Amino acid sequence: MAKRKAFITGITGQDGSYLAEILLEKDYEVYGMIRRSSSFNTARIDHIFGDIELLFGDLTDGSVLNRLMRTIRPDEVYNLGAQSQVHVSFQVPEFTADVTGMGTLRLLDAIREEDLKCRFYEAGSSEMFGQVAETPQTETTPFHPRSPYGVAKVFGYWITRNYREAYGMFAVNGILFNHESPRRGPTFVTRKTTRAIGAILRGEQNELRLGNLDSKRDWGFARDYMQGAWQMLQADEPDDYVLATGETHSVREFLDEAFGYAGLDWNDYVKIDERYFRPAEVDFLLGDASKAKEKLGWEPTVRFPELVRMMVDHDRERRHTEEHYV
Ligand code: NAP
Ligand code: G4F
Repeated sequence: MAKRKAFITGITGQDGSYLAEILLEKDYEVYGMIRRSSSFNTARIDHIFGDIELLFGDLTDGSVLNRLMRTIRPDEVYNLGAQSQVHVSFQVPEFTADVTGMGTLRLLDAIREEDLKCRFYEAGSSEMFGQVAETPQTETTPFHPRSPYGVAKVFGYWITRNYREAYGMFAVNGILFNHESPRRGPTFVTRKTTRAIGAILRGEQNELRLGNLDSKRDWGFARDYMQGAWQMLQADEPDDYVLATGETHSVREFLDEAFGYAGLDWNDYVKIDERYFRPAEVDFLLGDASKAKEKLGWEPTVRFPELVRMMVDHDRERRHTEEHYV
């Protein structure tokens, strides 16, 4: 039997690298879209370079997306590519809307144009809940995004649903709460913290500048969430699912756990810096993944303390060059 083909946008990112590994384990042919960069941007996937096919493209370039869909004819498409930094989205709102919102439409439309019968996964976000209308947040909680990024993701969510309803596409939204790992981008608060701890322990850094320590997030392990994304595309019917741990912690609690595990007191190192505050904040997120548990049999395998330790251990053992993602 021919191997199933999967196409991943954002394959060089945290989630894309885990998803590519998961799909290779399941014997898929994996195709990934990468962007041209003036420096290397494939550190997270270098260890599987020989097993996957990488093709240049961009979510802002519809003609390339059309060509890739026509030539690859994938069975499954995972749209993970995005300008994914919430804070940065306030500085480049139009670009964020173009990549993170319109990019989803371009990819869906490339699939429709080619009349592909493939299944489509959209990387939706708990940022869509924003100023939360209820707790915990589920698939039926109304959206109230608080950033250009969140607004772009709401567009991605609805255009995915629209293509499902209008054209009968097997198109699903994962509504994923924050998920982290040793491969997490270095500007997100968890990895910024664990990298700083490694540098402090090596005597290379003596302060960590952060913004709002009071916001709370439902933090899980990225690989678990990519396993869930794959499960969504194996279901009998297309639907939308929340993935979350059902536990919430403040940034301050993350600092307690991470610095405490390293034998340090964060009060000795953390400085509050106004530059890291956002024009509008998402104060509180807590997800209820009951639907994914019941319908897909999905379960998170890594809890908060284990996740923090995994990241601290990684960053204290290795120097920060992005050669060391695996
Ligand atoms: P990430 O590490 O920031 O990776 C983003 C990926 O998108 C990278 O491969 C990046 O390529 C690519 N990309 C950026 N701009 C692009 C463009 N114009 N065209 C094509 N690709 C582009 O993000 P992640 O944490 O893996 O998240 C994956 C997806 O899930 C994103 O859509 C994110 O918004 C969403 N999400 C993430 C979380 C989370 O907690 N991690 C939660 C909910 C939703 P380069 O490497 O070249 O920059
Ligand atoms: O780590 P963060 O930047 O993640 P945020 O904004 O929750 O977004 C992440 O999760 C979303 C899912 O809900 C994804 F859709 C999105 O793509 C991304 O992966 O910030 C977490 C919290 C915020 O409240 C922020 O204000 O940490 C606070 N924070 C405090 N100091 C900081 C810092 N965040 C960052 N990045 N850097 C700081 O210095």
